[in-house]
Amino acid sequence: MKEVDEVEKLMPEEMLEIKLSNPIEKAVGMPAVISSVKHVLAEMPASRGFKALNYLNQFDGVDCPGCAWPDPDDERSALGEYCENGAKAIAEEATTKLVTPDFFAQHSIEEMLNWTDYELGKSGRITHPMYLPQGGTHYQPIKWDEAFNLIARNLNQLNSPHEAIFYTSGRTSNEAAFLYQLFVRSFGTNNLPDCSNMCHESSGVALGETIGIGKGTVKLEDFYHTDLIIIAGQNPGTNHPRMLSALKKAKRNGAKIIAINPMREAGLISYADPQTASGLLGQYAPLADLYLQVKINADLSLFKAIAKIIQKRQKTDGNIFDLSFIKDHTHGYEEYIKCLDEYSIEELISHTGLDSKDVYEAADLIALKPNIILCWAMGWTQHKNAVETIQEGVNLLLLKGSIGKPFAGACPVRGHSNVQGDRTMGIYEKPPKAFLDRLDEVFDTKFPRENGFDTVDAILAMKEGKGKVFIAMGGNYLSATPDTVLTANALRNTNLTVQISTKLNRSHVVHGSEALILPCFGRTDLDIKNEVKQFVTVEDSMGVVHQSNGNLNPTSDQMLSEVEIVVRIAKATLKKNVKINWDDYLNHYDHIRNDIEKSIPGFNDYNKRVRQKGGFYLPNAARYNEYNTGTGKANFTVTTPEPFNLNKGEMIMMTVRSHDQFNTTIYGLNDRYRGITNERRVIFVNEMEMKKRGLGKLEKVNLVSTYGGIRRIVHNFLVIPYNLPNECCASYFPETNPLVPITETAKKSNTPISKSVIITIEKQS
Ligand SMILES: Nc1nc2c(c(=O)[nH]1)N[C@H]1C(S)=C(S)[C@@H](COP(=O)(O)OP(=O)(O)OC[C@H]3O[C@@H](n4cnc5c(=O)[nH]c(N)nc54)[C@H](O)[C@@H]3O)O[C@H]1N2
Ligand SMILES: Nc1nc2c(c(=O)[nH]1)N[C@H]1C(S)=C(S)[C@@H](COP(=O)(O)OP(=O)(O)OC[C@H]3O[C@@H](n4cnc5c(=O)[nH]c(N)nc54)[C@H](O)[C@@H]3O)O[C@H]1N2
Ligand code: SF4
Ligand SMILES: [Mo]
Repeated sequence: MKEVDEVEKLMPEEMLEIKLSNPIEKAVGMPAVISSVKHVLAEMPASRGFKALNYLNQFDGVDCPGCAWPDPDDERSALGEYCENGAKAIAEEATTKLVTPDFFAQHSIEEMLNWTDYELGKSGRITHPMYLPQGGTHYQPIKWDEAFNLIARNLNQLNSPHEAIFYTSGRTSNEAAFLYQLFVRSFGTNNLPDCSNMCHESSGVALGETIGIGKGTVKLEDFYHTDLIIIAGQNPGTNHPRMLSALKKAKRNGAKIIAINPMREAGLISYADPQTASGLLGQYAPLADLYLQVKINADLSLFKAIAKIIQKRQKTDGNIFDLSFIKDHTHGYEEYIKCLDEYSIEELISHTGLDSKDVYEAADLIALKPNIILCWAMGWTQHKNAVETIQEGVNLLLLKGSIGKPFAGACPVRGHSNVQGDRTMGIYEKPPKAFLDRLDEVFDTKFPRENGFDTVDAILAMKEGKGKVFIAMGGNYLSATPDTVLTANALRNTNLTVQISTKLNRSHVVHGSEALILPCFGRTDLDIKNEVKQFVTVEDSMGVVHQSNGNLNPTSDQMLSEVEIVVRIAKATLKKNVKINWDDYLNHYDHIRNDIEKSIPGFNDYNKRVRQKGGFYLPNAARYNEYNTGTGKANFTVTTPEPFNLNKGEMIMMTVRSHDQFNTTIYGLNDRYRGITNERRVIFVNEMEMKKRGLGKLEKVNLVSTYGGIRRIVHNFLVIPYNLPNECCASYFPETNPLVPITETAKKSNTPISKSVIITIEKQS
C-alpha cells in the first residue's frame, strides 16, 4: 500500500502549549464583546477600528465580510449590528499590518511554507502585485500592466480555453463576479469552479430537484413567527452568530427549537444578547428545547423514523399531515409513503445512536406544529448521501405543508457573505441553458455551452495536465480543497497560478511554474473611480440584494478593486471585443449593474432599487407555493439510508470550524466554547472510544485515512475527551484536509465528504 507522506512539507506539524477547560454551554454575552474589541485593537488603531465597526451592516454601511446571515429588514441597532465573528472578520481585513515587497524579499517561499496558517494570515494585507518567476525562491514586485500581460500571454498560448481554470471564493461582489464570468465565457470556457462546490452545492441540487429553486425559501421575518425551528448540522453560535438573536426572538414568541448535532454546541444551548443589559450581566436564555446528539450522517434515518412515527399518528389522529397541500402542490407522495414500509422504526433509530424516547419527543413536537423552519449547513451537505439527506428533510416539510407559505420553509444557511450572489451572477460550471441564451442575446455573442470543471474535477484536470493556468478570485484553493497533497501536486503541475487576494495564505506558497499575487480591495476599502465613490452589491442567504460601501482608506495605493483587476485582465487577454465595453464598467459600477439587469431575471430597476434602504428581495417562486420543477409541483423523494460499515478500530471524523477561524483564515488559536486554548491539532473523541483504543487525555497521535489503496496520514494531534456519539470524532478544518479523499464525494453534487471521513487513530510509539 502506498503511503502519502509529503504532508510535512505542506504545513508544519509542531505542537503548541495547549490549555484545556470544560466546554461551555452558554454563547455570546460579555466574553464575546471583550473578544471582539481585543481582536480589532490587535490589528489597527482604535479610530480605524471603531470607524469600521460603527458602519458594519448599517443601511449605508459595509456588508460584513463574514457569513451570509441577513440583516434585519426594518431596523438596525445603533449599538452595533454585528457579532464577535463579524468583528474578527473586520480585524482580519482592515488590519494596518502590511505584507510589502520587502517582506517578500526577506522571506522565501520555502520559509513561508513552514509557517502555520495563523502565522501566514497574521502577516498583514498584501500591498503590491508580486511575481514568482520559474525556479524563483522569492516573490518579487511586478508592475500591474506587466502582470496583466503575463496572464494574457499564458492564456492565449493554451491549446484550448478549457485548459484554463477560474476559481471564485464567496466574498466577491456581484459586480466583480458578473464581469469575471463574462470574461471567462468570452475567453471561451465554463471552467468556473467555486467554493460553493465544497459548501452548499448539495443544497442547491437537492432543492432544485424538489422545489425548483436552489435557494432557501425563508425570510428573516419568518423566524419571528414560526412554531418550530429545526437546526441540523449547523453551529450558528460560531458560524452565524446573529442567527442567535433571531432564535431568541422566535422563542420569545413561543417557537420551539430542536437541535440535531453530534456535538453539543454552546450556540444551540443558550444565549445572552450583548445588546441588552441582562445579556451583558450574564443572563443566558435557553435555546434548544430538545437536543438530539445524532451519529454522524445518520440524519436521513432519523428523519425517516420521524416520518414513520408521525405517519402512524396521522392514521389514528388525522390532521398531522397537510393532506390538501400534499394533494394540490406535491408529486410522488404515494411512492414516498410506500417506501417508508421498507424500514422499521426501531431499525432506523438504531442507525442514529439516539434513545427512542428522544426521537419520539421530536416527532411529537413536529406532529403538532403547523409552521416549521428547517435550517441546515455543512453537517448535512458534506457527506456521500448529502443530497438525499436534504431531500429527506424536504419530505418532512412537504408532509407538514411547511413550505410555500409564511413562517415556514427550507433554510440552508449559507457560508460566505456573497456566495449566493456569485452563483446568481453566473459563477457556475454548469450554467443553465436559459442563462446562456440570455447572455448571448445581451452581448450578441455565442458563449460556450460545454460544462466546465467544478472544484474537484479542476484538481484532477490540473493533476493530469489538462488544466494549465489557474486563476483564483479570492479563496485558498490549496487548503480548502480535499486531499491536500494531491491538490498541491496538481497546482504545481500548472504553468501559472494567479491569486487575487487580500491576505497571504498557503495557496501563495504552493504554486505553478510561474505565479502571481494580485492584491485587491476588501469590503471595507474605500473604492473611488473618477472621483466618485463606488459601492458594490451582495445577496445574503435569504435572497436580499443590497449595497456595501467601503469606508476605510486603503492601506496601499497599489491595491486595485476586484472589478478593475477583472476588467484589465479581460482587456489584456481578449481580442478587441466591441460588444463588451469594459472601460464603461470601470468608469462607474452602475454600468455593470445595468448589464446585470439586462442579463439576469429579478434585477429590474437594479440601480434604483439597490439604492433603497435595505435593498430588495429577489423573486423566489417556491416562497409563494409555485414550483418550477419538471412536474410543476414540489417533489417527494424516495431515499435510502446507508449506515456506515466500519472495520475494527475505524471512526467517522467530521472536520469542523473552531470559534477562532473563518474557513482557512485562522483568527486565533482558541476555541472558547469547546474549552480549547492555544492549539488546533486536536482530535475530539468520547471517553469510551478512547478507552477502547487505550488512548489517554492529551495523548499525541497520528490520524490515518485509507481510500482506494492510498494511506493518507497527518501527524501530531492531541486526543481531547469530548461528549460525542460512539464511533464519531471531530477535528478542525483545514489541518485534517490531507485525510479527505478526493475520490469520495457526494452523489449528484460532487461535494467532498468533509464531514464523514473514515479514519483510524494511530498511537505514536
Ligand atoms: N466565524 C465563522 N463563520 C463562518 C465560517 C467560519 O469558518 N467561521 N465559515 C462560513 C462558511 S463558508 C460556511 S459554509 C458556514 C459553515 O457553518 P457550519 O456548517 O455551522 O460549520 P461547521 O463548523 O462545518 O459545522 C458543522 C456542524 O455540523 C455538525 N455536524 C457534522 N456532521 C454532522 C452530521 O452528520 N449530522 C448533523 N446533524 N450534524 C453534523 C458539526 O458538529 C458542526 O456543529 O459558516 C460560515 N460562517
Ligand atoms: N475539511 C473541510 N474542508 C472544507 C470545509 C469543511 O467544512 N471541512 N468547508 C468548505 C467550505 S464550506 C468552503 S466555503 C471552502 C472555503 O474555501 P475558500 O473560499 O477557497 O477559502 P477561504 O478560507 O474562505 O479563503 C480565504 C482567503 O480569501 C482571500 N480573501 C479574503 N477576502 C477577500 C476579498 O474580499 N477578495 C479577494 N479576492 N480575496 C479575499 C484571502 O486571501 C484569504 O486568505 O472550504 C471548504 N473546505
Ligand atoms: S452573523 Fe455573520 S454577517 Fe452577521 S455580523 Fe456575524 S459574521 Fe457578520
Ligand atoms: Mo462554505
